[in-house]
Amino acid sequence: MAAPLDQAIGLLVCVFHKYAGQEGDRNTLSKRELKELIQKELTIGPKLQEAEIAELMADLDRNQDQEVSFPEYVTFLGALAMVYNEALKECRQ
Ligand SMILES: [Ca+2]
Ligand SMILES: [Ca+2]
Repeated sequence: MAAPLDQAIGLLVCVFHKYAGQEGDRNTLSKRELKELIQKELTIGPKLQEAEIAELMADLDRNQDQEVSFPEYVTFLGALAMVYNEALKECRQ
């Protein structure tokens, strides 16, 4: 697990579990857990308004059970990757 992409994916998984394990179901993010993850792990987090975080939660929670499951989190990462793709085109060699 030393290659860069392995490390990156491992980190994405670890961040999910670090927050998901704080309260309620240990395998899903509650609204409070998701909010903390966004605020502490993303540069944009502290700049988001309460309403924007609530809207994001509603978007991510596809099955509307008020929890963000791992597959729902992966969808979120995919959307973030799309944004980063626009911003980081200079990664091209
Ligand atoms: Ca939880
Ligand atoms: Ca859900």
